[in-house]
Amino acid sequence: MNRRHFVTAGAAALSGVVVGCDRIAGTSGGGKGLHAAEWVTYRAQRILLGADKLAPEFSESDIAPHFRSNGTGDPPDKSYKLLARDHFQNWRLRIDGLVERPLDLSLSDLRSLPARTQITRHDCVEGWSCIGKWTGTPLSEILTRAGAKTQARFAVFHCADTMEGDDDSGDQAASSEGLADAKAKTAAQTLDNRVVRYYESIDLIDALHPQTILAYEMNGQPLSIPYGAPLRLRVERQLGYKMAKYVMHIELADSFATIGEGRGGYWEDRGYEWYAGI
Ligand SMILES: Nc1nc2c(c(=O)[nH]1)N[C@H]1C(S)=C(S)[C@@H](COP(=O)(O)O)O[C@H]1N2
Ligand SMILES: [Mo]
Repeated sequence: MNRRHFVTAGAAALSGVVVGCDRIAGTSGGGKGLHAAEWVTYRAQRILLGADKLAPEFSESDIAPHFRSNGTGDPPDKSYKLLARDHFQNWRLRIDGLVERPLDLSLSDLRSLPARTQITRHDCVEGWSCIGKWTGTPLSEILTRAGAKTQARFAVFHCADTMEGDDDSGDQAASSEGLADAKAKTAAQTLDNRVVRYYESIDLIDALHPQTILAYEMNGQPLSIPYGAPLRLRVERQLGYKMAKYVMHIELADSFATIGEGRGGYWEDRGYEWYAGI
């Protein structure tokens, strides 16, 4: 079989299993969805990798002495700073959308669930790599508890860090103003459509993959702010920009066409590929 036949035959075989590609491509949601060429990459990678193939794992001696931080290293948002000031005791992870049981989980709730530790290599699209050790809750554990509905096809990660527009770091959110006020302000800004926060999405195959974890520890220590405290995604078979830091909210959806600019992530909306397989 030549390569094209291989890809075509495989894609046909997978089309009933993986995803209703036409729906994800945005035809039902009225959004932009993926380019045709991206679907070829996605399908080919799925065939070649298999749904459960593990990313390589390394040993303690391979851990980078200094792990690079990239993108947001300290979210400017007041609502985030208030959570950080209290060591994330008031932080909650919201899981909703196409689930039977929406969840609000504290860090100690997450720590009481089964955990996985993995030493993996992080590859940034900018051309650098670092090996680090991550401990966290497999996303599958959370999705099992929330009960993903059958229509759910994607997990969308909403983050705390403002990338564009007015964040809520202004002086008016002074110490007398509590978290609730900062949250209200955040909601108002979102309605005004002035704030763009980092977001990402993965399909349910990657969401349920054994190495897809919500990490709260890095190299045996609680995750620090430059690396996405208190919780960041690790999705080890894709590039760094998929690994959302400062995760606040996970939404299960049947399409990402109506989220952000409709291409499935902050960087995807600016031209990066949605499926960033390595
Ligand atoms: N919320 C959020 N997540 C993010 C980013 C970001 O700017 N904000 N940058 C991404 C990019 S491009 C990379 S390479 C990794 C960097 O993770 P690190 O800081 O732990 O190296 O985070 C990704 N996740
Ligand atoms: Mo990156």
